[in-house]
Order: sequence, then structure tokens, then C-alpha cells
Amino acid sequence: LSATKYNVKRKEFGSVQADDVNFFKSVLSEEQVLTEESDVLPFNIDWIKNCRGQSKVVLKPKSTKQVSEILAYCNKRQLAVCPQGGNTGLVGGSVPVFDEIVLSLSLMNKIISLDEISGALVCEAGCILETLDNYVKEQNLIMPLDLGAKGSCHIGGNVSTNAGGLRLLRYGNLHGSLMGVEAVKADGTVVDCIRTLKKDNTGYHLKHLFIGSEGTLGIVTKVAVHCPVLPKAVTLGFFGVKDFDSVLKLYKSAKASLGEILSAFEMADNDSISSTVQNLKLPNPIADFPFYVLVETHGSDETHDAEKLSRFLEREMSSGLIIDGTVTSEPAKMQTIWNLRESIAGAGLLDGYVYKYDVSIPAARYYDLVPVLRQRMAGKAVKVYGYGHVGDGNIHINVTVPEYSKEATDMLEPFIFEEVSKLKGSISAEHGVGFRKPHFIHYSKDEGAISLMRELKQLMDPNGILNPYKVLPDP
Ligand code: FAD
Ligand code: S2G
Ligand code: ZN
Repeated sequence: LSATKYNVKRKEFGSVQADDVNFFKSVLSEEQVLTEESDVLPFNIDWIKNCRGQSKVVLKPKSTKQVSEILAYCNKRQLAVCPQGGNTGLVGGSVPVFDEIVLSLSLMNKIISLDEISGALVCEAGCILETLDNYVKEQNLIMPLDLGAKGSCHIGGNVSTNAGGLRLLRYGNLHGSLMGVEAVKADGTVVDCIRTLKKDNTGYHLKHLFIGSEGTLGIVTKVAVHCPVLPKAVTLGFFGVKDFDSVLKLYKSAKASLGEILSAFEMADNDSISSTVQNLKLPNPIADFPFYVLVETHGSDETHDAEKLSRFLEREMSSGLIIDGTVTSEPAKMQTIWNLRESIAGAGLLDGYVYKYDVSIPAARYYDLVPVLRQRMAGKAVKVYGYGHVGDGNIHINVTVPEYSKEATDMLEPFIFEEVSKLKGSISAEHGVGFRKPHFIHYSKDEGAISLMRELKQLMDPNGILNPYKVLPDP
């Protein structure tokens, strides 16, 4: 249980009684209120099986009105609530710690409108990212973000964690692509900032409060997001590279020669790929290399793009930066390569237990901490490997061990966060703070910023019922 594993004390919240369940059943229908232990269990365990809560009740509202009525009631009864989307979060933010009520958005998955001229999509928070991507593709549009969890994560969860992912390099993050949001505050007040205007400078930009606040300031119930045009020409290169220095040089060259058509630039070290190939029996379409790089282009003219790409390849093959590799435009082949990259996240779980770190590091030092951790964990870790979004300065470092131990945790934390702080990086690049990192947030935010966050939390959720034990450390 998270509470014992991480030694957390339950705060003074009410606990759900029979009358409360009767109230919920008066607002929702039977199948929207789960109380059977076997039904509730999966909502208590996070994707990497690192955190486990003790919730007794899962509520699955179907409308903003139902969310509002539930929160107004819970606020009066001081019942804590854990909002949950696709439950693919990796920092323990999406599952309860104690008996918080899980409020799942999974039944709020209606698509409301799509303006195929402006690309403005309005939908409910519980829409699955991949479902939306397939839907907008029919109108020659794409979602502005893509991540390995697309098959399960919700757009509401993406907004709440300010998810980055594989396309951020080209399409930016949700602070840019989110046009509006509807959210419900802890007291049940509905904040309707759903707009499909590209420009709206009328007062404070409230939508940004809900982006990345991980369910602690309000529950996102609808989003309006700008969808870019579906590229006519897509290519994907998967290259073998001899060392990390070459990865950085290749990144600079890709930016210079591919310019506006560069849509993704990802790296993975040998252990990331070899452990994924071994653990998940996935094919590696090229040979074994010290480092791998994925270079994707999104363009509007195949001939133009092919010319640019072949010039880039010729130059970097002859310079030796690219030792070998493959380039394809065939959807099935591109999918195989992306699948290899996207599967790294889950592969490590088969080694036993995975410590996942998601950090931003200034480019020149991007890979520095991997050998440092490999050395520090020699003899204790099964594997230590690094992979991620080079273009965002964001590396994912995974340390896999046969099983969780406090000793291994103490060797890694706060050590890695101190090292990141020395490098002037961020202890959480895109996954958020969640349950696992509030007491490390000071490595990336100063006291002034943290106290303003506390003032905002106090204003928006005075009883602290929204996702307690997450994001902000206790004062
Ligand atoms: P959940 O996990 O259910 O919740 C995440 C947080 O948001 C929790 O704190 C929860 O309380 C809150 N929340 C959820 N829905 C709402 C709502 N409607 N209103 C208010 N609060 C809410 N993340 C990246 O950024 N980039 C990646 O490349 C990436 N790749 C991944 C690959 C894999 C294989 C996996 C398993 C995860 C990956 N993630 C990545 C992490 C995760 O997918 C993202 O954080 C995602 O945005 C979470 O969405 P979700 O719907 O699963 O949210
Ligand atoms: C990715 C997935 C989660 C992890 O694959 O880009 O965000 O750190 C990560 O394994
Ligand atoms: Zn990532």
C-alpha cells in the first residue's frame, strides 16, 4: 500500500458512509457507482504497479452536471476525491493513497464538435487520445500530441498532466494547443472557459490553471483543442549512432537541414532497445548499435521532403554520424519502429521493478546521469538506461531492479534530483509531480513559487479534497 510503503499519514477527511453511497446512487445510476471490492481494485493500482490506494468507491459520472453535484456534496462532507482518466500516469497521481473516492471520467467520452476549417475540436475529458486521433484524421487533421499511452490515456488526463510526448518538438505543448477548457471546482462550481477562438485576450487566462495541475485545482470535464493539418508526406528514419555526442550533432544537423518538416527526434541507448527486444520479443529492424535515433518528418509535398531527406542522409552517412539505418514511408514499417520506441516504457517492468525518472537536462549534459547511475547502482540494478525526447531536452532514465527495496530507493532518491538540480534541470519534465515527487519539488521550484501555488490551492479547494497527497508538499 502506498500509505505504508511511503509512510504517509491520512489527513482529516470524512469517510464514505452508507448514506453517502445512497446519495451518489440518487445522482448516478447503479452501474455508475462501483463499491464491489473486485470492481474497485483496478482503480487503486497505477500503471507501473508502484502505488496502491484503498478506495472503496468509484464514481463514473456521465455529465458535467453530475460531476458538479458529486463535488458539491463531497466538499460539504469533506470527502476526498481522486480524479482518474486512463490511469496511465507514471507518478502515482491517478490513484488514491487512502480511501479517497475515485472519480473516473471514462464515461464522459462524447465528441461535441469539430470545425474542419479552424481545426478546433471540442470534446469531453474522457475521450481516449487515439480515438480522437482516428476521428480527426477523417477530416485531414491530427491531434497535436502523441504518446505511447495513446490507446488508454484520456485528453482530460493529458491536459491535467500537460503531457508532452513524441510530437511536442513540432506541435508544441498543450499550453499552446489547448483553446479552452471546462472544469468543475471542489465546491461544484462549473468554470466554462470552452472557446474555439484562436485569440481571446479578455482577462486572466484561466485555462492554464488546469493544464498540469494534476486534478488538484479542479476536474477537467471538457476541452477545446486546436488540431493541426494531417501531413501529406510522412517519413521515419531509424538510425544507429556510435556515441551520444553524435546524437547531439545529428540533432543539430536534422534541425538545420530538415527545418520545418522535422516532426520528431527521439533517442534510445543500446540497453533501452536491447531490453525491449529481449523482454517483449519485438523485432529491431536494424543492427545493434550503441545509440539509436528516430527522425520523423511531416510535410506537405513528398518530392520536396524526399529531396531534403536524401541530402541529409547522404551528408550524415558520409560524415559517419549515421553508421547505418533505415528510412521508410510505409505506415506498417513506421508503426513497427514507433512501437519499438513506445514499448520501452513497459519493457522494464519485466525485469522486476522499475524506478522511472523523467527529467529535463540542458542538451550538452542530456545523457550524463545515465553512466553516473549505472555506476552507482552496479550490482544492484538489472539495467539502467536512458531514452526520450532529445528535442525537448527531456530524458527518461529507467533503473530496473529484481524487486522494490527501500535500500535501492534511498540510493536513488534524492541523489538523482540533486544531480538534476546541479545541472539546472527539472525533476519532472512531462509526467508531473503526482504522489511520488512533492517532497522533491523544491529542487525545481523556489519557495516563493511553491507558496503562490499553495495560495491558489487554498483559493480553489479550501477543504483540500481534490487529489490530496499529490503535487504540493505539506507546508
Ligand atoms: P491518469 O493517469 O488517469 O491521471 C493523471 C493525472 O491527472 C492524475 O493526477 C489524475 O488525478 C489527473 N486527472 C486525470 N484526468 C483528469 C481530469 N479529467 N480532470 C482533472 N484531473 C485529471 N506522458 C508524457 O507526458 N509523455 C509521454 O511520452 C508519455 N508516454 C507514456 C507511455 C506509456 C506507455 C505510459 C504508460 C505512459 C506515458 N506517459 C507519457 C504518462 C501518461 O500517459 C500521461 O501522463 C497521460 O497524460 C496521463 O493521462 P491519463 O488519462 O492516463 O491520466
Ligand atoms: C516515453 C514513457 C514513460 C517512461 O516513452 O516517452 O514518457 O518514462 C515516456 O517510461
Ligand atoms: Zn516521454
